[in-house]
Amino acid sequence: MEIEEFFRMDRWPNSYCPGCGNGIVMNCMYRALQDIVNLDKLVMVGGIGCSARIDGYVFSDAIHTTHGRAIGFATGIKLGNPELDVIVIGGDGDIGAIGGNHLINAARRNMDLLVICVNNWIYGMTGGQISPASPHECLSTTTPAGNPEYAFEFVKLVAECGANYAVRWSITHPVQLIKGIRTAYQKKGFRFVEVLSLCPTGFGRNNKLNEPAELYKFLKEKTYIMRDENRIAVNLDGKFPLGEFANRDRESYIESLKKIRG
Ligand SMILES: Cc1ncc(C[n+]2csc(CCOP(=O)(O)OP(=O)(O)O)c2C)c(N)n1
Repeated sequence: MEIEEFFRMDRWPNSYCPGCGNGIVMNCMYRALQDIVNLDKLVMVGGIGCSARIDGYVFSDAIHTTHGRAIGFATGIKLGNPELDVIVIGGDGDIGAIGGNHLINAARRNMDLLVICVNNWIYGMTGGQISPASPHECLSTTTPAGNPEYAFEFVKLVAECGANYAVRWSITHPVQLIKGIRTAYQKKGFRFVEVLSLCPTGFGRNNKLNEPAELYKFLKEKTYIMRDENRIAVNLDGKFPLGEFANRDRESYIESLKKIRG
């Protein structure tokens, strides 16, 4: 499938700031899905936020919901018509802060959804406030002297809750990210792809990383590809491990429902 068939080109140019990681996320999504997706069966679901807005650029049915509730809406869509492929996309604020409880319970249920969480460590759309995923001591509009909190690692949370697939990559690792999204799309149950990304406007500006290239380099230095024995490692030296945190084939919610109902 050509890129013009995958995205609504009439909505171009998109609304993202120069250097925003969402362009790489969209590119990787297209490359991961181009030859396996059936756009007539796909529903994109987003809450509110810059990355959640990606739902409206894909040439499929889409629903732009309220902040934090995308997984709830997506669950309803999947239960209403289990034949549909449902992808939720949104930011760390949308999916992990206000939407955190939906995330936990959808993973516990092993609900048949693919969730792509674009974790740019900040509330981008509203001007750069910290989110639960913001790194310790980072500067933001709400923590001008440094963030006293430690970052929530959503990928580990959902892996522990029972998700069939949980993977974290960064936009600095596009080849692996493409593979991760592709693998996730083809599995059943709850699948979670966390993408570490960049917000030059909300995060970079406050952290003296003014150029997107500087931020990109910083992000690369803040991550490492984990080996199996590091699977449960907590932020070694403040660095974020990348790779698969869960990959299993536990019976999904829809499979269980079909079995129970006969
Ligand atoms: C119920 C509710 N609370 C707060 C907001 C304001 N708001 C809009 S987007 C957003 C956070 C955006 O951050 P994130 O989800 O991380 O996405 P990003 O813009 O960084 O991609 C917030 C707090 C809202 N729209 N609705």
